[in-house]
Amino acid sequence: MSRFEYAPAPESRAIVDIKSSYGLFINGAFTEATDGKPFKTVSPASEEVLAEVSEAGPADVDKAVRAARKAYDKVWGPMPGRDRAKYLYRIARLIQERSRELAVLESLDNGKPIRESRDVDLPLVAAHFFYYAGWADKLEYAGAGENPRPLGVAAQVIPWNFPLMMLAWKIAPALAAGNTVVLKPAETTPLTALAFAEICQQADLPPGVVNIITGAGRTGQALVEHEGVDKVAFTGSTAVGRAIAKAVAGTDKKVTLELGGKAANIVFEDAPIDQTVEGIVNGIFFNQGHVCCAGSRLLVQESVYDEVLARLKRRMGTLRVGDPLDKNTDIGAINSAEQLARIRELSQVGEDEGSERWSPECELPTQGFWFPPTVFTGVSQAHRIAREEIFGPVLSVLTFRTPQEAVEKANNTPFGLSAGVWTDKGSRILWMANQLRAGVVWANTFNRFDPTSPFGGYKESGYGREGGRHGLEAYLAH
Ligand code: TAP
Repeated sequence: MSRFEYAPAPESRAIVDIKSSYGLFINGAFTEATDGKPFKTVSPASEEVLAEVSEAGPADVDKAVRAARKAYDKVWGPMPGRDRAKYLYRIARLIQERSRELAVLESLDNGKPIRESRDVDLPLVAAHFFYYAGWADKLEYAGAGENPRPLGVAAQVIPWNFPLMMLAWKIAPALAAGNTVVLKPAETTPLTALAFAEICQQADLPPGVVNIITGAGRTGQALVEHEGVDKVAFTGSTAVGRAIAKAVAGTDKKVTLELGGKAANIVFEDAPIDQTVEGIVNGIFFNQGHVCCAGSRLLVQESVYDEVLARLKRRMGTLRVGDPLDKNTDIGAINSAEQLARIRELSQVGEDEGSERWSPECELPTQGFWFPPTVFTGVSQAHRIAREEIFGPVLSVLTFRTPQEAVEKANNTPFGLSAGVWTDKGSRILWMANQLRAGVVWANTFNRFDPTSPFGGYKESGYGREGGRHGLEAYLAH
């Protein structure tokens, strides 16, 4: 694999104004951390330091939770839903107005292609705020009884793969339902959450309703364990989700967990082949495969295996890996050196266990963190690459003969977040959707999101739903 020097596209970079350092956003203002040290956030495409960010320690967490409590008791909790809605609409419009800048910032800090942050992430972020703004004065229809009440202070911890989208999924329903929040973004992607803090100021959101505290895992731990918190909403790995569930067991905190996945993308012999190949590519290479619901296990019916694989490889050969700010890029940078190491390690395990590894010829930049689109064939269900979440642009291919066998293989995983079915038969789609133990089943499409549609897992993929009316239930007392 050859390498070239990466030079970020200068014209898009010019529309963001990144400060050299950021404080914590507590009680409506940016403040210095009291007892934490600053840490650096880098562009994964160039390894350039983008900014220094404060690490919140226990005293800062306490300050943020107290600010959220005060805002809940005095302002946000008692405020009529129609007035809360006005703030949420204002935030949604400000996101739309600043969407070009936010998309560039997201791509710089996360490494995802600008085409995705601009056309997928940002529109969905704004849509989420618009959608929940509409609910704020209609909570009696949210399914939590006739007199729904908010829970209080929500502690929200999110991962690095969709920084602003995960923030929207957490903050919009919480505020619509009348809760206040303290949110911790992931250590490697804090910048768009801090830009969102500025948007809260622009929207004149009352101080303390939204607090953003940056830091690593220990900041998240201090936040979810704080006794002033009524609700914990977490998205991240199954290992950390399990630790959080243990930490809050025996308290009266309400918890929702959105965890990992190992989705089966199932292709039947009657599927429309061109559309299916696009769906496979989108299913695993969207966002470099850093997607909890990624279609990372491809199950292909034996009779069309050769044709699907040949077409898939041809299509993979056309994918462009490189500068996240270039509009022609299909696959951007891997988010961090640690994540790259994990993808490399599991890919090596795939080879060692006897699967056949293939990537198209492609040039990778010399600086930054990169991994080529990769497919493994000859994978068996016992292989680690068929069982563990790789969270990178790596696809494992298995085969099946009958629909029953497809269902058995698809469900043979500790996860249960999503699945995809490709077939021409409507009756088969409905049958499969009933058989598959997955929170979301896509039919003849993949990685399609909408704020009206609940999203969440079975088994080790977590519990609770985000999105739609169901997303409000997690923030309301029954
Ligand atoms: P994690 O390592 O679990 O981190 C998620 C967040 O939790 C980060 O903000 C992290 O801080 C923080 N954290 C770490 N240890 C903690 C602790 N003991 N207590 C409280 N917070 C803690 O996951 P990740 O690597 O960022 O994200 C990838 C994982 O998220 C994948 O498994 C993926 O499937 C899952 N994910 C799931 C979904 C849904 S909707 N199910 C969506 C996206 C991602 P630091 O970043 O600073 O360590």
